[in-house]
Amino acid sequence: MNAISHDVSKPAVAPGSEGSRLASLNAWVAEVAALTKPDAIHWCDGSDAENAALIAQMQRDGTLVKLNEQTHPDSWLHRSHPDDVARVEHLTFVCTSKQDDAGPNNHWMSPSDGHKQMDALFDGCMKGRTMYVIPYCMGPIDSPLSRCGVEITDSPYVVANMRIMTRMGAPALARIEREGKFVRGLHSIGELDPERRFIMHFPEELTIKSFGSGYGGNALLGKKCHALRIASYQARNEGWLAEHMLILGLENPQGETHYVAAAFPSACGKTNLAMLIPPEGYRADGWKVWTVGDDICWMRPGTDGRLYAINPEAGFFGVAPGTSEKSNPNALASIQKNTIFTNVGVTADNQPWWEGLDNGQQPVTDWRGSAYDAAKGPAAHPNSRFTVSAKQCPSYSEQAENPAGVPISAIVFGGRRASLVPLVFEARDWTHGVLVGAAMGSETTAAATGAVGVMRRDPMAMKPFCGYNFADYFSHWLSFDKDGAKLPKIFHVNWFRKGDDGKFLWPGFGENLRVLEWMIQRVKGEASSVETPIGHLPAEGDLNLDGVKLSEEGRAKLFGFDHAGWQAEFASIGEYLDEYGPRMPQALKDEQQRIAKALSN
Ligand code: SAT
Ligand code: MN
Repeated sequence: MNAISHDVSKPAVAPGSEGSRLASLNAWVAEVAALTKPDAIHWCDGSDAENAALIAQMQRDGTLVKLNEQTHPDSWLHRSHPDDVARVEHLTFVCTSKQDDAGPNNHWMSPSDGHKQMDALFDGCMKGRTMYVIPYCMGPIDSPLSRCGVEITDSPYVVANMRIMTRMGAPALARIEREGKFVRGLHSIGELDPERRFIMHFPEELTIKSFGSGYGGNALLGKKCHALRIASYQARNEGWLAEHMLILGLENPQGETHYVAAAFPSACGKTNLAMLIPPEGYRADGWKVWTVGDDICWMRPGTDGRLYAINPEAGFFGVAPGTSEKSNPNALASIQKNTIFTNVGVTADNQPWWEGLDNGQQPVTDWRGSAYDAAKGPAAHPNSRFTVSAKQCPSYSEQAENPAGVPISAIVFGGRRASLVPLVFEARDWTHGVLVGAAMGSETTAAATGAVGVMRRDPMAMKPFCGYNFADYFSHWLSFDKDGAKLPKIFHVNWFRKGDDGKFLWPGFGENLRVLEWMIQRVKGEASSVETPIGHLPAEGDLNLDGVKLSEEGRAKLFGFDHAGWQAEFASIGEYLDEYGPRMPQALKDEQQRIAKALSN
């Protein structure tokens, strides 16, 4: 009998009898309890009653602040520690037996040193606290592409977020019992001391240990730690891909839907693109965009040779600032109820508020809980977030729960590039496309601590998230190009090109549909293009610009090809690939050299 207590204050009985496949889970929970010494253990079942009890407890102790019940029913504000507001890449480690397996793209520590360091932090850290055991499934509960995990945490805020972001509780535990295999994630907020904060991954053991942060990707271990770092490693061994990509369905007026997966670094508009509302003329013609996922995509080849994708998540952990009725009406509609807001400002009548909300209201309190003072910075932290179930999104795709996943027609890579990179181009073939992804560059954002606006290589938007050596990761990508494969076309976009006046040249948001339309026409062989050394650019008139106001400069920069600029870029890409030494696949280096040579003419 699985005995799961609803009373969060009492220790619950561990599920699974002697000899059940949950024995290894029970043994691990007992081992963690012996180390961390909690006052109570609670096995989460994911029920409404459990959630209500947790929320009430957090409201009592101030972890959650109730928002205006009339305007935002069942919605809450959480203020994280002011030193704990983003992912911490410099404190994130991949602990593989051999350092080379983690690669120059990761901070490395040996597994034994990693465990030693983490276990010293975890020793007795849950005294006076309840330890929550969260069984969860990443992906639809009945999908063969899904994978399960268990997070142990001392943060009820994490439990409430994991309940929204994953399929959490009894059904996940039943699947774990069936499969006998799961990712182990141990988390404690510790004292929220940045000096005692580490996020460590042990991919060979399918294990995560995270200490000292209660924020987003550092603490909701199903998300970046499991679904990207550990899953990318698992995916390589098992022949699939775990990617930092949104998934959307583009339905044309004939009712035909093509699915697109797109990789952009954190805080570069994945949520907005995934929930795009077509411009008016397109809408009238019957174009629709369906949201499958806004952040993570797991793909594997189907029997027909196409790549099939699921969104492993069940909710959105979206960036609040900039979300408005104009920029993303679907997101705004999604977060009117049952939403947890983290680090936003509030209005006089207790409604959530952030910069760019543009609804005529004003904040009175900032994200720290102080009286709002414009001179002291924004009301909402630039990396403030909303956590909400995907089911509340008006554009949520019916296919998102399909256990078989959706077939992908196009893969898009995109960075934040103020100069050089045109609006869109298409890779010549798969190998070229892998190079396009590998060479991705983007300016840094507030999603991670550190400087903002600094250009860095962020291959496939996976720099912070690939759980193994990038050279091996690119080899794995290249390996999908085999007999019988019907691979998607690969594109690169840049919504962020700026003019001489420093303003964005492309209107973005809904107008991005025009670019998606061209891509699908290319997939179907219906649109032409101009061949350049960097790939195929849309020819004049190929991309529908009716009703879009573009300056001469805009047209030239968004659709032009800067020969000298790309020469320099390819020299820099060559240097980047060389940083990985002989492990970097020769096919990728050859491709880089072919293009560099074509550019030298
Ligand atoms: O990694 S988080 O989940 O905190 C958000 C992001 O950076 O995409
Ligand atoms: Mn992300």
